[in-house]
Amino acid sequence: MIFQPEYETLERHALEALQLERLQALVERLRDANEISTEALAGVAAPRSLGDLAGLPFSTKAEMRDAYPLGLLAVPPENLARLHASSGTTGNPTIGAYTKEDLRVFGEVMARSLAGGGIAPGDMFQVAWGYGLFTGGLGAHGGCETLGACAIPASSGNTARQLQLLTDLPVVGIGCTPSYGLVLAERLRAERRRPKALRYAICGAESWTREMRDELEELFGVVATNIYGLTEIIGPGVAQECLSKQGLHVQEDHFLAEIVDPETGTALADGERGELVLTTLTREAMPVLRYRTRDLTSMVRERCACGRTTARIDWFTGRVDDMLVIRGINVFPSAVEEVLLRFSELSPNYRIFVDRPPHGLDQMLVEVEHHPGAALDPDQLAQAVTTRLRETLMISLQTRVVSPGTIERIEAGKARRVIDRRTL
Ligand code: DLL
Repeated sequence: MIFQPEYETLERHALEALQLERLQALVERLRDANEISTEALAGVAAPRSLGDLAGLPFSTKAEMRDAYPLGLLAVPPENLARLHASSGTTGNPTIGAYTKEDLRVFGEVMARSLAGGGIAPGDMFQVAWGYGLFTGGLGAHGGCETLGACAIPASSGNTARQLQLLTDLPVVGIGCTPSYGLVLAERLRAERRRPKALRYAICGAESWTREMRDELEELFGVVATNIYGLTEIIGPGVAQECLSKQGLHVQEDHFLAEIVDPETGTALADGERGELVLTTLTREAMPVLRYRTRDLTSMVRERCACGRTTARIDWFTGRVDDMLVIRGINVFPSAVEEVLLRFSELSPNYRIFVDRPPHGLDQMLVEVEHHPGAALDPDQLAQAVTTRLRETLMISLQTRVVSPGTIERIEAGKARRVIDRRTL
């Protein structure tokens, strides 16, 4: 179901005219919104077409951290209705501030996302992203209310309770990180229980691959779609895959997307992979111009089989800063995941260890669980996986195949796949 066809299926010329109008208004608003934006826009001409976007300054995570806590506000603090924050790994958290109108837009883009992932008004939706400062729980909750679905605010963790809700209630959809979806599905399978009515999982907040989606769908017995978003822009709901599964639709009337070369910042053509850059077209409290997400994807703008005309971004290959450089070779954890999951014996539970021995070269070890009941000789399988990984990644490494349940499951928060012991 398309929640707002008047925006989601708008002809591209009309959509782009709306984007330009909103972009122009945004730039004018930012000129005297706060010291930081005034300075950034000094001497910058107003955009006359979307093509002029490239002449506007970027904003970065570092700037956001420096402006902590409220340096980027574009409204008086008394106009705020809510704050969220993402912790990140170093330094100050990133604050996301919302006016009442921003929360309305958040509800709207999340309602579109839920509908895109198969949820209809009247359906029960279990929100298994964390509630609190994290944008996932309350964001999805607001989306349920806007859509007219029934939110079950389970939050993350407490797996026994999650399973009870799923097996006792006619819950149609669940929202969670893909790794937590897997935890729930594995537990159901191990306890030989079945969800009562579950058909859809909407997963995001961390990097995953289509191969992992296949595993999750099979194990959970659902149709799983990918949802993307970030605190700096609004939270979840920036982009959502529809049931045609041909990429994630960007909610383009609210967020203007570009793909740029992560090194030079120059725009890349449709279909080329690079860094996603996002501009908030309608945010009031904390608007951002050309935010460098560090997330790597590509974008196409053809109409989708589902009827939506909005641009679609591909599944993410990871983040610019997730990239491991091992003996000078770039390795993305997502590339490892893709190779592992081509082996039917292996499960999506894996970890990558990177070490630097005192006088030696960097070493990479991939540890992965096999499926329960898989007929195999772990050593032989590890050998085969090593060979395949070496061919794909072009580096030498080791693989260890371990039994199901060996690798610790994360029940709340984001999965941590890489343990880089070079930096410890
Ligand atoms: O993770 C918001 C969110 C909540 C998205 C629930 C989806 C569902 P942050 O904590 O600020 O916000 O983290 C944002 O997470 O820049 C990406 O690197 C990563 N990320 C989010 N969704 C995806 C996805 C929320 N579907 C950062 N695929 C982003 C890959 C994702 N990475």
